[in-house]
Amino acid sequence: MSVTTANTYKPLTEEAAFNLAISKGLFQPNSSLSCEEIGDGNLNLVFRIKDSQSGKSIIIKQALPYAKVVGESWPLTLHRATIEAEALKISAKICPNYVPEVYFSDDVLAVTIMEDLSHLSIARTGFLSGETYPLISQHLGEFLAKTLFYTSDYGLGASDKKEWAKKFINPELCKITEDLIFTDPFFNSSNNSFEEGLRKEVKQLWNDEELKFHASVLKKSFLTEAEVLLHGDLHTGSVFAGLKETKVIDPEFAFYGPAGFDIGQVLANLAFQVIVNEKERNTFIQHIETVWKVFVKEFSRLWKEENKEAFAVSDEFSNYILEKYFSDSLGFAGCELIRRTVGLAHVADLDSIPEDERRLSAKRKTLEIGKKLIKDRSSIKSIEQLSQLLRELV
Ligand code: SR1
Ligand code: MG
Repeated sequence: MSVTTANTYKPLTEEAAFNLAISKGLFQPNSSLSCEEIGDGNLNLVFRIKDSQSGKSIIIKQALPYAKVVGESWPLTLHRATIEAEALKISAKICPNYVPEVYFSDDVLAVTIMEDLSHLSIARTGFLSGETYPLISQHLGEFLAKTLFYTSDYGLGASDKKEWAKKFINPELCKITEDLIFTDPFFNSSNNSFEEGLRKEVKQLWNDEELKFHASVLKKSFLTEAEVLLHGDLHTGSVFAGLKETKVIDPEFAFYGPAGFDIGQVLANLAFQVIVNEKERNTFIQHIETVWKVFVKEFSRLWKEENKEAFAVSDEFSNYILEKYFSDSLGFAGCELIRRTVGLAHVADLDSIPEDERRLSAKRKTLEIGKKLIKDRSSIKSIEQLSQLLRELV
């Protein structure tokens, strides 16, 4: 994959990050550089290095050999850094406007050096401070259409797709998703984390055999359906946004899986704002509709114009694919809504609500919507029907 410059792995200090950037020719040795560790995610170190004279800045992201959110007791492969760098490079070829540029990556140091996007904000954080980013849904719809088409058997060709699938075998990160999204929330697992005030609803969920059957079907799809190269963790904390720009970051969970997984995560993470943000509820319902409509339009165009598969010309087949992706997306969105309420990794959209009753009520609604999407995903036939359902349940 990338050229290795180090022989052994070591977590970077601010000084080492600084020296690495200079040694890669990204700054002159005599520049006035500042370096700060700004990582606030669950898994990695992130350094921003800035030249105060020229204003130029870069990001160095380094994987830690454990999950930062839990601590050293949860070891985690460094190979995820290679997966992330390679996935970013592929996305840069498919849709350069929607990902940061990668300047350098190193497999041994588990490091990716990339464009600094600090003129933008993490979308989830921006939403929480009242931003709505008018173009974000259009951009994410296009990003999804392009990445999910061009990495599929239909856009890439069956042989190349198998080569890519091999390169993106990502068992440890997949296991996190298999456990945290598809398993733990549906059982009394010690990984779960939920408020005492939700215990009644959570117990109902654990006893809901119909729901657990559907969750097991969705988990089977995640385990076995190598349809496309997924980002694998496409929540609004993995998106930088501004008024005119949207950039998708952090594809360390990338692997070949079901297309609906990325779409579902985007829909679910917009749905958190539908639930909590009364003032902008219509805006976020509109965002959800736009993601899906732009996805369908662009994906259908690519499917028709660039397909490598003879069978793909039939309208019946393309409709079948889009219907499958839609119902899969709803089911995966439901799992994301539930796990962010009951499971290990929460979202600030819900947790930052200060008043206990309002927060618990939002979480109860999240669980209700999640359950409904999982169970009824095949009978919800249009994006308008999804909007209607959200309006009814919030
Ligand atoms: C231990 S990692 C917890 C969560 O953080 C990542 O961003 C993924 O969403 C994962 O499920
Ligand atoms: Mg991440």
